[in-house]
Amino acid sequence: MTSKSVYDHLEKSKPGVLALFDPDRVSVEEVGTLTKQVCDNGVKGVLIGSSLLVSPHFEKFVCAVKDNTECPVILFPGGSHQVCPRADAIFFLSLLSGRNSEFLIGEQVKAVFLIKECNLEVIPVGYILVESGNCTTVEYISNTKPIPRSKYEIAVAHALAGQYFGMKYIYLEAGSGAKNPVPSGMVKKVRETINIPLIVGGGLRDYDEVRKSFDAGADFVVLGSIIERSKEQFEGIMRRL
Ligand code: 1GP
Repeated sequence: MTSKSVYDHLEKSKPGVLALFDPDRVSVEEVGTLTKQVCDNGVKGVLIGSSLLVSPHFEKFVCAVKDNTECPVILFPGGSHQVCPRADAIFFLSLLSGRNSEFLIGEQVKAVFLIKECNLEVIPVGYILVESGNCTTVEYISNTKPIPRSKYEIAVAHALAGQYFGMKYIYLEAGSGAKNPVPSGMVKKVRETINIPLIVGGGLRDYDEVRKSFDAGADFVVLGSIIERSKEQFEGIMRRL
């Protein structure tokens, strides 16, 4: 990553796919090869993070990703313990859809001095969890209620609140391994209302689902589980985009 600002780089690269690596599900040994693979296939950035983080090798993991790509490497933290100076930037997330103050502001306050010390580029992101048909790890760990999938107006209101707070991105999240992705109708309504870029992720497993999210107005979609599960399927999606 040579560009000065990850945010500017992302803005120039949209629309596109971001890869997500969860250190609890991908080993340090395999993540270098996976990083090369996803970047060769045209992803615009690599996110690293976990809702829980059981792995004691977070820093090594970030280094293994950084050593294998020129793409921006962005922390996507599930908590204040997921900060590392080798990354290029951090998504400074606030879980706007929840009413658990720890994930709205508490974890963030715990992390700020470390983030400053690491000199990471900070990209504020309004994070909105949408009900997906199963209880996802992020829902359980954050102890927050996702927005019902039929209540588009609630999602729109939260996204607009994020924009008014000055967030740089809104992230509509169904949760990793979600049974159903965020409904494209909801993506569309949010897109029509806000004027900041929109990220959509969680449960996107095939080309049609990814295409629907882009057509509804996503600037970036995030793919995680499918990369871990099937190289062929992931490459198939990327080829058709
Ligand atoms: C999770 O949106 C991401 O934060 C990715 O989800 O693992 O289901 O692709 P998947």
